[in-house]
Amino acid sequence: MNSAERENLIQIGTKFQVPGTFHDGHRIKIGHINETYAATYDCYGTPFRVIHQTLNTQVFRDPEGLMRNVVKVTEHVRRGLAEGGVDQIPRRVLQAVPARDGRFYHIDTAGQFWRTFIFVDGVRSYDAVENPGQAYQAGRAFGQFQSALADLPASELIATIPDFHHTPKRYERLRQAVASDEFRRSKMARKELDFAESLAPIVSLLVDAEARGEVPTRVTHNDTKFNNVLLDEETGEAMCVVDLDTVMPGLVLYDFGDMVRTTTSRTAEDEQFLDRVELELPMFESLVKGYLEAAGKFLTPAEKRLLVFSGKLITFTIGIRFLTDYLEGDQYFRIHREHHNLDRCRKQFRLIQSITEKQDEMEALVERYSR
Ligand code: GN1
Ligand code: MG
Repeated sequence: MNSAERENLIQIGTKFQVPGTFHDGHRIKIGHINETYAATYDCYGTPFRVIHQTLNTQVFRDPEGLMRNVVKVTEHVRRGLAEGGVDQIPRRVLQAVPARDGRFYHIDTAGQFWRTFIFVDGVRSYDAVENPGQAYQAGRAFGQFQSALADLPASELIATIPDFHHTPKRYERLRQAVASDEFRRSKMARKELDFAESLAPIVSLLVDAEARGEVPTRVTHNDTKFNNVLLDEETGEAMCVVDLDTVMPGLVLYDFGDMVRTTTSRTAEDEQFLDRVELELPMFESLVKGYLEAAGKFLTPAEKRLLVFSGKLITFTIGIRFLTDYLEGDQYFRIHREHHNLDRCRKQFRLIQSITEKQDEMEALVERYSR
C-alpha cells in the first residue's frame, strides 16, 4: 500500500465508529470486484481489527439497498444463533460497523462507496478446496446459512443485481458479444463457443422451473464459492460465511451449484492444466453430506432432484460470464494475465464435462444423503 492509499484508508476509518486510533492497514486480495483492506486500530493498547471495503457501484447499482439487505440478514442470523445458544457468535456472522452518521456506509470525496466490518480472527479462506473435510465444512456452512434465513421472507430483500443467475439472459449476452466481436477474440474461443452452443437445451431449465412454481424463491447467498467461507485456522471448522453483497431472493440451487463448481476439484478457478480438472467424487460426497445435514430439513423434493443438475448449470453460467467478459474486453472480472477470462472459462467447461461423466454416481450420492 503506498502512502496515498494509506492516508486515504486513515481518512475512511475516521468516518466509521471504529474505536481507537489507526495503527496499520494492508490490502487483502479477495474477489474479482471489490477492494478490501484489513486495518488495525490501537484501542487503549489493545488491537482492534476491522475490514474496510469498497463496493463497486457500477456492478451494484443500489448500494444503500444492498447494505440494508446485509444488515437485515446478519441481524437475522445473529438472532437465530443467540436463540440457539451457540458459542462464539462474533466469529460466526459478520458485523457491520456503522459510520459516524449512523448509516452503514460512507461515500468518500472521490465518490467511492465504503463499508466496514469487524475482522473475524483466527480464520482463513482457501482459493481451492484441499480435502473432503473442507468440502463437508463448506456444504454445511452454506446449508446452515440458508437454513437460518429460511424464515426471512425473500420479499424483504432487494435484488442487488437483477437476474444475476438468469442463465438465458447471460446466454443472450454471450450471443451479442460474439456477434459484435469488438476485440476480435472470438476466433481464440472457437471451441468454447461451440461447446456453449451445444448446451443451449439446458439453459432455461431452472428459470422455467421457478416460473412454474416448481422450486421456491428463497433468501440465498448467490456467491457460494469456496473462498467465501472462513475456516478456523486451528480446527478447520467453517466459522463464517462472507461476501454478502449478493444475498437476495434466489434459488437454493444457485448456491448449491456454485458449491459444486468451486468445492469439488482441487484446482483453482483459473487452472490452466485442464487434465487436472475433475469432479472428485469424495469431495462431492462430503459436500452433499454437509449440505443436506444442514438444509435437508427444509428442501422440497424438487429442489433435491435438481441438485446435481444445478452444479452443471451454474458452472455453465459462470463459465459463459467469463467467456462473455473475455469477448467484451475484460470489463467486469479483474484479470491478472492475458487471456485470463478465457482460461477461467476453459476450466469451468472442463469441469462440466467431468460432471456429465459422473452424473449417475453424483445422483446416487444425493439419493443416499437425502434419506
Ligand atoms: C465474482 O467478486 P467475487 O470474486 O466474490 C462474481 C461471482 C462469480 C465469481 C467468480 C457480483 O465474485 O458471481 O461467481 O466472481 N460476483 C459478482 O469467481 O459478479
Ligand atoms: Mg462476491
